[in-house]
Amino acid sequence: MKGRPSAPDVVRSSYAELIVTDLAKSRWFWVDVLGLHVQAETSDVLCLRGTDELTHHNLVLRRGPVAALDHIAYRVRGAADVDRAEEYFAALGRPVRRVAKGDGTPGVGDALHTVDPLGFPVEFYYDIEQAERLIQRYDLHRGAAIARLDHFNIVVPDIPAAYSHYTALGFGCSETIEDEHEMYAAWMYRKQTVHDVAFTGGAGPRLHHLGMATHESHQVLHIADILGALHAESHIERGPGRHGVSNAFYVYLRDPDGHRVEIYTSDYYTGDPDHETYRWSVHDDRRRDYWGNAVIESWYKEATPVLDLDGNVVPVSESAIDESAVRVGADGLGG
Ligand code: XXG
Ligand code: FE2
Ligand code: CA
Repeated sequence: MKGRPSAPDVVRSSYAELIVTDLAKSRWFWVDVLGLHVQAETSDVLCLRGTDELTHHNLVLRRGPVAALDHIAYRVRGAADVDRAEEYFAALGRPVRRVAKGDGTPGVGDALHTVDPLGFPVEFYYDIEQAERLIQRYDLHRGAAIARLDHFNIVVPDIPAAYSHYTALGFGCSETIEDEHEMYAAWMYRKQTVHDVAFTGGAGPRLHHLGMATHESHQVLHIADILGALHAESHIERGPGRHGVSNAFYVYLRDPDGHRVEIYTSDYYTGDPDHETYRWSVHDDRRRDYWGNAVIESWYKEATPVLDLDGNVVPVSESAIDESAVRVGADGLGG
């Protein structure tokens, strides 16, 4: 009997391609201030990576008319997994497009592009150019000393639907925010950390943020100090702080187009086969900031639009639930 095609073996969240409206301003933010390494550059495209990234890029910035997400990308285990991704998403009735080396993002070989059931533009690829090792090039480490891309955070109106889609793709769930009726957020992984992708409830599909890993908590403080010294403090949106979920140390920044990036460090190992989901109550005021600092409204409400395979902005659906409207304290916790 022919069942549903098997899911591609996803290794990790590996890069995102963002559309930016002024490449020079973006270069200032991502390269001069945050310190990402320029791997390739044309008048239209910048391919950037952190110091621990051994492939061509983990962020691509492409000049375009509207600030948006062009696609998020997952690296898969082998070339056959690109075929599997094509069969898998075609069987779900989703649009699929095969992109040959040279026709898509610089450095990336044969790839599969789809718009997933949640409405997000997603690429699956195995083949990518390797890059020079910069791990111990301390002379080049600057700004936020970004090591690698850690995760995507996406805004979806239906958290259980996102949870089901990624569970079917073979992702584990490290943490959730819940109450007795609703799931408000979830963190899901393939690599052995807290997450490769997380879901924020709201009007979607939209990209909430890219999580970029740095090695030490002082680097999170240092990038905030640098932005202050440059009188660029308006780029700091939330934090620095310690997350409840993930236990990571964090700060959220906004780039010149409003794309959000989180500088993130010190989460934990999730690779054991019986790793259990840790469930936070939505009434626990430590869940999003362990010290109980309030989450700014823009963090819940603002996000980046996403494009379909033809470059059109995907319309959003509103969410029926709103975590930011949940009043903490009703059960005596937090408030
Ligand atoms: O990476 C993350 C986040 O998704 O950006 C947010 C880890 C934790 C949190 S939360 O605000 O829930 O603490
Ligand atoms: Fe995050
Ligand atoms: Ca601010």
